[in-house]
Amino acid sequence: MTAPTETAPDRRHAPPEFPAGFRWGAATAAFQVEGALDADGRTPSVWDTFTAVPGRVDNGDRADLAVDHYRRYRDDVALMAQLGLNTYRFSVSWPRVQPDGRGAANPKGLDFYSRLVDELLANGIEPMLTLYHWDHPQVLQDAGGWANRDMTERFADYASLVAARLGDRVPLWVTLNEPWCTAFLGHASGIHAPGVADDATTLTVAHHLNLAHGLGVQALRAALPGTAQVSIALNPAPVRTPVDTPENQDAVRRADALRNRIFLDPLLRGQYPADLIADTAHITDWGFVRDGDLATATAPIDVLGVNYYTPLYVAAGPGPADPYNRWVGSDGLVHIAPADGPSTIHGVVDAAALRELLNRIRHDYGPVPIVIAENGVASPDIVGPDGRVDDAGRVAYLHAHLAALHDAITDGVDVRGYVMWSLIDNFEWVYGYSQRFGLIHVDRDTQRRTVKDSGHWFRQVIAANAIPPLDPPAAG
Ligand code: PNW
Repeated sequence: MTAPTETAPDRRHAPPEFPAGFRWGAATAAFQVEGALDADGRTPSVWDTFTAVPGRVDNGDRADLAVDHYRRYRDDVALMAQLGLNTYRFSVSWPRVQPDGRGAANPKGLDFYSRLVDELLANGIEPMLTLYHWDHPQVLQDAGGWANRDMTERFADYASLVAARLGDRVPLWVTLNEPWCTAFLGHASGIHAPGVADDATTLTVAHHLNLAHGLGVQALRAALPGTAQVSIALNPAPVRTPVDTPENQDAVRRADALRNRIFLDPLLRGQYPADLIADTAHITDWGFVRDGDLATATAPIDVLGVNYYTPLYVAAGPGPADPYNRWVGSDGLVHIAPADGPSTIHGVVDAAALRELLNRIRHDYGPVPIVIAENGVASPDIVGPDGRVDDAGRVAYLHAHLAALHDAITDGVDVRGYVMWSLIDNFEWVYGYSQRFGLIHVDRDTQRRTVKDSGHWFRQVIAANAIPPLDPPAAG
């Protein structure tokens, strides 16, 4: 071994620290972890319906049991405490809390979340509650779902019910998770529930989600104590192109409008981008945007949730259509995956793009406080003969993304926290149980939980409020 020299300082003595009071968390969503789909008055959600259709989900996997979190939540909170998390982001299942999608709350449904919140608080963990992570009651879908403007009012009512019961104990509220997924995966490509594939409907739904968010903020502000913070979790992404031609630059502009600005602009500027409206004029006249909607959509939030996985790569066509990204109104766009580099179910691993994204948001929209509400990676983790789950790839991923996040903070971006996806292996939507995102491994046969190496590493991050060095390879 060589001793550290003056020219190569040992970074162990100065690990990059995060601001005081930084939130360190991990996230889940109701449908992905709870199971107990018939318990205590819950009615089916759109995802119950969708996953029952043969061919929709890999291996025909269903979420009936998921990771049994509805029954095992106390054990799971104990594991969170073991990891040292100070924040847990979870979502509330709308059909548990309001089984008919309208009218009175189901007290038994709310009881579950009340018990969960109490358990978190007793363990020193702050609840971060997402109202809508995609699983609305099927009865509301039968009435048109997000394509029906009435859904925005239904959402605000539901928000009021949850806030009335949990508002005294939950300090951070997220209205919607990734409205891009609901609008575009749910209604353009149709690979998510409700499985619609219609371009005009997609844009209508996107607007109704922006409006529902604003109505949700109003409902929350009316019901919550003034100290509670309100947020939304978007999944914006840097858009890149392999060859910098004018045609490809235009492809980038169009893709950026459809993925990013369609949500960021109404939220933070109170308007839709003029180029987006022009690009999609042959599909819709945007008549679904009524007077006052944008003023509602831009109701001030306290913090912006950013979910980041991967940048997007596009080019001007012709080329194969990307089944994941249907570029509504811009049929000439093709997805170009970069040829090299590690990649995941969501695309390439690119930590520098996180720093770029955060700086772009600050530059274009001003100094809005940000929490990373999701970031993570799937890997085929197994429990080894020694009882360990060696997920060195996830540790490297976390290390790189935390370093990029720290760089963004140094650049001047106001980042308040980092919430990892996910706390625990779970039902990964169309991939079923084939993709493991957790800091905690779940044995599918026994439901046994094992903290992965990444979980142990994340515990060190939280304890130090800083990025510890990657462990050197074990000797021997
Ligand atoms: C997010 N895409 O989903 C969700 O918020 C989580 O529920 C999910 O488990 C997690 O990321 C990991 O996938 C996404 O196609 C689904 O770009 C699809 C996309 C992005 C995010």
